[in-house]
Amino acid sequence: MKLFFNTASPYARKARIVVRETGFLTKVEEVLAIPVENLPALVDANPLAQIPALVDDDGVRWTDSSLISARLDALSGGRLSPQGQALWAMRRTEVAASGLLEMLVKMVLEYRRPEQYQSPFWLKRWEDNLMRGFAVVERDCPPVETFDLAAITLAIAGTYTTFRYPHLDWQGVAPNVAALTAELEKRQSFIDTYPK
Ligand SMILES: N[C@@H](CCC(=O)N[C@@H](CS)C(=O)NCC(=O)O)C(=O)O
Repeated sequence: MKLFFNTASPYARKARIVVRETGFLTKVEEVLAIPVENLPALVDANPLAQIPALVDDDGVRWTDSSLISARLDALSGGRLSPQGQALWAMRRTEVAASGLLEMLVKMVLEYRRPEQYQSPFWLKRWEDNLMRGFAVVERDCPPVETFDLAAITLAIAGTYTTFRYPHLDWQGVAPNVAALTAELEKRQSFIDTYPK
């Protein structure tokens, strides 16, 4: 299998952590790809030229970090997803945490524009959304010993917020998410994929 990634993307980090936690590392070739460079193999894997993108051994293309993660988890026995009703609570938190990533990535792209073209309106809106989102995931934050796809996504969001915007006090808004993040960042899969 081939997984397209780069070293900063929090979405790609999720797929890379799941590759490691599900035992697929020896079966996956990680291919470095900068989306704006439109690497033909990435565009072929994902017409949106976004990472992560996974091409499996049958040539099937898988896009979106949550779908790729769910697929790898299912293939390896589903250890990262609870059974029954609890699955839906986990999924809701996973989607909420993915929403935090969406706000962060929008902010990164906007800050990359020349300063005179940046929109203070959108930057403030996305930052407000982010902090409100942290307050909401804090209410549903799983216990610190939880290790599932929602916990992984929450920790990725916490770390990526600090990585990009160290001045934002998300830990004050979401202390349980901060504790979960600190715990998960001790795992080898997290250490190996720390954003750079
Ligand atoms: N919903 C997608 C979002 C993926 C995404 O936005 N990836 C970013 C990198 S963090 C990207 O490839 N951006 C390049 C672009 O949109 O042109 C997922 O969960 O994987």
